[in-house]
Amino acid sequence: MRHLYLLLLFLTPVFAIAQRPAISDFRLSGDAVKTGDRCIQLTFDQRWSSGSIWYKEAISLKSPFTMELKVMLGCKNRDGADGMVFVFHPNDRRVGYAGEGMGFSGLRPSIGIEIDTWENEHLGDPGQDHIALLRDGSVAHYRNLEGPNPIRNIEDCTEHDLRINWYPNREQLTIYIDGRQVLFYQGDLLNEVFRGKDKVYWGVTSGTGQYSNRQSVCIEKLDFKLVEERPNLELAGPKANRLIDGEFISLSNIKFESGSAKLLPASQMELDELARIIKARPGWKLDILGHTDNVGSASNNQQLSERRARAVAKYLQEKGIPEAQLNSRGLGERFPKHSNKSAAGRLKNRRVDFRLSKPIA
Ligand SMILES: [Ca+2]
Ligand SMILES: [Ca+2]
Repeated sequence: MRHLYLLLLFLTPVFAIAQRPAISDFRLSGDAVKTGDRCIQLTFDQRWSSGSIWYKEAISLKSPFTMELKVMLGCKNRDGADGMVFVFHPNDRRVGYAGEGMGFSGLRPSIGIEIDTWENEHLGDPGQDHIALLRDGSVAHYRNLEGPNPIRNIEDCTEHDLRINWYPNREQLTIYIDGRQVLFYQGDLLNEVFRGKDKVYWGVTSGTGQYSNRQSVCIEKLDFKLVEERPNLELAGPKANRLIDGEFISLSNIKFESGSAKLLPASQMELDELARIIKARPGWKLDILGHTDNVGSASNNQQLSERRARAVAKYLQEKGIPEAQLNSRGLGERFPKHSNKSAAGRLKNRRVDFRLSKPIA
């Protein structure tokens, strides 16, 4: 059992996802604004506009993926600019330079699939709209990985289907616009660009410069696997003894989706360990106490803390702990352990506390 447990510790779990795309799965920045259930406008039809979206979770380049999107590059062909880039980069929340850089330039290490609608002669752009596979935040074509391949005018005021396929076993990246293959690359992106680190964030960046277009993207279908870091299990350490000794403990791995009682995957591993401890102690009682920070109304926080404590109890029941051993309560925002003035403090205050008590003899 112990050997199995140690073995599990070394596995990096990869979670298949959950492919119903939602805008809330993305972080929007710059001029990006939501324009529909699955659609985001990235730039205004204004000079020097830039916007980006980043998927909040990391994905693994060791697994195949397919992304289906719709793109709109605007209505102005002759005077429209600059285009958009589908970026893969190990660090989220970063945006490169606008204008000809389309929010991609400067991001290193990275790969970027650009749809470029403005000819910058000094970058080696062809005269037509074109697609290329770029690397390391450079929008010049002298050292790009593939392309530039000219495409039909895409600034035609209509949405176009864009599909991106990656097959790591064959090291093949293929891009289709409106069902036609427009770019194909074969190469070891994982090792040559990312030094073997498969965990990347992906996003769409876009910019305008002296000339502009309204540029937007809709997320139709995503099929990829997420990389989830295995947390250091707190109950694998001294906290387990403190719990067994009857102390109140908080488990910082127990996390919920923001404003919701839905447990995040990392929480489950910690709760599985908690379930194991309780299972070995029939008749002991576990108090589960939900707490929140002070953001929002006290009554909402009270309800949220109750729902979160109940979600934990329900999870433990599903793992075989009898209901009679579990007592869940919500305490709302009344018992902060840290200052609510800082984001770090609020994060710590959104917690679940546990206390285990022996049966009375
Ligand atoms: Ca350009
Ligand atoms: Ca054009």
